[in-house]
Amino acid sequence: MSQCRVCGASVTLFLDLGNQPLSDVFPAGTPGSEADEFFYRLRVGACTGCAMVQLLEEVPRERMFGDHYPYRSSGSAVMRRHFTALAKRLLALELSGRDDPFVVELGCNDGVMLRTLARAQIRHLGVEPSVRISQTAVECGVQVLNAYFDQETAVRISAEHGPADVIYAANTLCHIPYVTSVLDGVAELLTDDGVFVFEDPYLGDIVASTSFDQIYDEHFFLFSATTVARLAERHGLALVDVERLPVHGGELRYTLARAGKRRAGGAVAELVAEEAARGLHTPEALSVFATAVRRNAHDLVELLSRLRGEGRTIAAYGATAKSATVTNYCNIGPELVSVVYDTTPEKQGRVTPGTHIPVTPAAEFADPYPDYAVLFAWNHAAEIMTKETGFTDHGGRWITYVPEVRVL
Ligand code: DWN
Ligand code: SAH
Ligand code: ZN
Repeated sequence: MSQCRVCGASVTLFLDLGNQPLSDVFPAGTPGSEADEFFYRLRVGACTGCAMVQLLEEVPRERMFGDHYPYRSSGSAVMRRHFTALAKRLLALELSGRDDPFVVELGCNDGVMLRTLARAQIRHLGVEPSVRISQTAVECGVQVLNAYFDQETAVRISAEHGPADVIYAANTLCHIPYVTSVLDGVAELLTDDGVFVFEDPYLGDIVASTSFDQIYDEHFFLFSATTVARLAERHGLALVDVERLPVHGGELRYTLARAGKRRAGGAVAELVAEEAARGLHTPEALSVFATAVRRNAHDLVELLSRLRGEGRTIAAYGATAKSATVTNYCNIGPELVSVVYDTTPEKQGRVTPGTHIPVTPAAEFADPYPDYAVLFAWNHAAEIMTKETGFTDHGGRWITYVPEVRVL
């Protein structure tokens, strides 16, 4: 039996996605290079004490992050705009009026958010263990500390730079099983009236849209307003605001402040009530979700097998970390999907984790176009489909599996 990483109570399994490789390690594809792949068991459960949804097995962080880490946050124009808008909002609403404010970001990656604050000459520090990716941030004028943020790192930062007025994290807190150490660190580092703002995929959206590919090694927690409010409380903090975000298929932005320092807006109580009303954390709802996942996986394999049987060519678009879960759970290899197109240089010329589908530059999508392309980056559908109108003009058809398997 697994114990909750937040409160220590037992965690009840509701979905087993089988043996999975690391989602962001792309083997070289040369004979023998695939033999070293690391696998773990991807099982998800909900805590019987605090309801937090989490993986039952932790993958050591050094296996996931570090110099090999290929994900570049700036790879999407929509995400660049999203983070620039967030930085401008922090400038206007949290930082203006403060004397020499200081901002710390956990998981700053290539500096997609902090570059705007650097340009505005705001004192800041990005904490990022993946050194190679963070070099792009440094080239953009961002100050980076190559480390894993936790309580110890927070003490170091506080001693060197003083307290932080804003601590921010996008798609990073949910990646950290030692979340209690992170929140101890936040409580240590934050000014008296500072805020911790973070955004992560929302359990409510994942369940509503059966987006089970949001579950993989890096996504250790699937947060909700209910569970984050409880987590905050354990660290002398309070959830004072939540905001639904359309990016990455549906996320929540949480704002935490020291308990008693800010009045919670109505949005928190409203969303907590909504989650209770729909029974989001109940074993029944989670079991309905698990059944929907199995159905979607079955439908996807059936569609791809039928199309291949009819002699159609099928490729995929976006060598996402998410698609590792789908391809490995559904056993989709090169016989069904011949190639994955992707703009990331670090993924190109390699093969997908576990299922070994070759990854090729997106610039080669048109020569020749496949009959069908599976949108592995379905969360960037609008951006990709706008950019690739030539594909559909040419008679090509997109395939998605969120919220259900469909030819678009
Ligand atoms: O949480 C995480 C999110 C933020 O990023 C990390 N754990 C890892 C990563 O997850 P992902 O790989 O599922 O993220 P994306 O943003 O869905 O990945 C998109 C992939 O598609 C990238 O490899 C880039 C590629 N892409 C492309 O080829 N053409 C993306 C766009 C927008 C494009 O136009
Ligand atoms: N914030 C970016 C990157 C998300 S990917 C975005 O939203 O696009 C997650 C990032 O968190 C990776 O760059 C990874 O190296 C980093 N990371 C993982 N564990 C961390 C930790 N303990 N402290 C700080 N960063 C961490
Ligand atoms: Zn718990």
